[in-house]
Amino acid sequence: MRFLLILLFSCCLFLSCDDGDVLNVQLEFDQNLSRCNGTTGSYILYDTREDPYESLTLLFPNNEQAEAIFKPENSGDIEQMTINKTTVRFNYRTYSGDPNNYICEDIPDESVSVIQNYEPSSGKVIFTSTFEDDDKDGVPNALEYDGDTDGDGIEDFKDNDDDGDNVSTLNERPDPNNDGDLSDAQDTDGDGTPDYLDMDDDGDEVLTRLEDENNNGNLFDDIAAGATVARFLDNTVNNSYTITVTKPNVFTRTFRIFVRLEDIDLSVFATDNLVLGTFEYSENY
Ligand SMILES: [Ca+2]
Ligand SMILES: [Ca+2]
Ligand SMILES: [Ca+2]
Ligand SMILES: [Ca+2]
Repeated sequence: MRFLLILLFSCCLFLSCDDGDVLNVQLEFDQNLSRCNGTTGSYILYDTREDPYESLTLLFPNNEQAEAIFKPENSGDIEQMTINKTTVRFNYRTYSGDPNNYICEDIPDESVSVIQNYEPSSGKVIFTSTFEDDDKDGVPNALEYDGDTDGDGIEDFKDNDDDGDNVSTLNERPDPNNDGDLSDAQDTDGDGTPDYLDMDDDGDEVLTRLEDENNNGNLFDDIAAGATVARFLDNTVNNSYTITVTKPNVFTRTFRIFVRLEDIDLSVFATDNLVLGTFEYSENY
């Protein structure tokens, strides 16, 4: 809070703003960080705002430590750096135009120039990196079974085929109306176990995955002569086939890197604790 007040006060000096503007300035630093990718041997995490055009940027080397920051081994890992004004830099800048086409560019937008630049020569940067896995299978993590239904070594919250029957959970309609309430989950054979957790969806005593006549991993294209639904949902046909296909699992890992600065001293403000914000990105595994 101390930082905000001092920063707002300093902004007012630049802006000649009245009390009404102060509130806008405060709200516009959203602490949602963006990243310039490490093409030049460095990463930049930054936040910008308009009216006036300003940025907070943090530059640091693209090295093993950066790897640990962006791809933490354990959720909650912490890394620290020391600001040195050379390889690790924190800048607060004001611009003549939109800095979003400026900060990451090797050849910055010519129409934009830096008006003011403030940079501390020391200080500490603390990165806290967390991640969360989600298979995006239509079952919210909180409602997934807390375990491994099909015993394939992949817990349900990151298994996109919970019952291992080669029909993805999403395609077994766990939440047909997408309201987050799974009480209407599709249950073809009406046995009380929803299809996404039922290894024999139609209750014909042939496992769903063995009803894949052409052994291609797609259960929907196996339809018996004269039938209108696929074999695995058709309890009038119970042929069993030799199956060799196992579909690879994919889940999404969302990383959140929370960045905080300590003991920063600029000419316009000093603070012992500044929350720069959070950078978020996702990758598929
Ligand atoms: Ca599993
Ligand atoms: Ca799942
Ligand atoms: Ca399934
Ligand atoms: Ca079946």
